[in-house]
Amino acid sequence: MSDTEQPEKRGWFRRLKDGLSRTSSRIAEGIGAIFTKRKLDAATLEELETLLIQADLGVATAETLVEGLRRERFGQEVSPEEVREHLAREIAKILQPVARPIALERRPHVVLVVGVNGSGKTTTIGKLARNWRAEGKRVVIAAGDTFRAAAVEQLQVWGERAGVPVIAGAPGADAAGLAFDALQRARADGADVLVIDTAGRLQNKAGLMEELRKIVRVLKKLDPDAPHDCVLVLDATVGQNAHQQVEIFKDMVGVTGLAMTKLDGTAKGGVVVALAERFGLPVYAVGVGETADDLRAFDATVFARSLMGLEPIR
Ligand SMILES: Nc1nc2c(ncn2[C@@H]2O[C@H](COP(=O)(O)OP(=O)(O)O)[C@@H](O)[C@H]2O)c(=O)[nH]1
Ligand SMILES: [Mg+2]
Repeated sequence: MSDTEQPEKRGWFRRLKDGLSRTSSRIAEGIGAIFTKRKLDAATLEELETLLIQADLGVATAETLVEGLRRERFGQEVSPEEVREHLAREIAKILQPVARPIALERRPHVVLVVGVNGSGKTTTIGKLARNWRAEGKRVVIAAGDTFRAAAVEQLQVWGERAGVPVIAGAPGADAAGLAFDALQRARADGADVLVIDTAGRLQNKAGLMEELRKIVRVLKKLDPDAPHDCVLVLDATVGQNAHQQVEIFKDMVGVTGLAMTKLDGTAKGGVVVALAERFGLPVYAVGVGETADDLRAFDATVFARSLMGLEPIR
């Protein structure tokens, strides 16, 4: 990555690094406290493992990372910077296989967006739509969260800003019927991508599952392969609870990838690494704020270095 040639990418790095600062400063301070003028021994490694678990990297990942460091540097003096560089490299390796943006392979490519209320589905759809428009793609949005009038209005605002049609129904309208209409409209428009918002009422799990499955069933009447992607939006501030949400939604509907939001509002940003190691699901995008510029495709190295509070690779 050349910083001078890619001001756009550098701008994003700054945003991501700032967004992750609550997580990274805690990790960096912890590492600084553990490794200043101390050899890498069993005690320091133990402390490091605890620190990584506290940053929500997960027990298995923390173990793997600490084990790698033990193998390479046991008995030697290491600086906090060396430890962070080492961890950033190893974390990037874990994240590499899951760092994949949504590939628009069909026309229209149908993307179903699921997740609990408040996780950031509607906002993420608005941001994705904006990003795709900026790439010159034709986008249609379906306001499938028909339970909350505010959700429809919120999408319409994003749609207007991005210049993207938003298909909405009357409050309480059948979400599956709306998805069906939206796919027909997207086809008629020659759209590249149709994004479908959904309700996230996990308090009525059976009802939500039925609704999501019905949407999928109805879409398949028009296109047997639809939806081509099902994005689970996860709020990073919930930390380890994100694991449970992945399990629940995987059972309800075939999740093909994740979008992580609110990394700016948490010290639990390490959960992305734990999820990558545990589920191996693609991480399509990460969000670090409420504006359209705050969501971007997930980049393993950039994320890993930001998480460790390090500058981009020169
Ligand atoms: N700080 C921050 N806030 C976010 C992010 N993504 C979404 N939000 C906010 O989270 C709240 C819920 O988002 P919304 O899209 O309505 O969630 P939904 O219920 O899943 O559709 C809104 O206030 C959003 O502005 C993010 O990446 N960072
Ligand atoms: Mg919503």
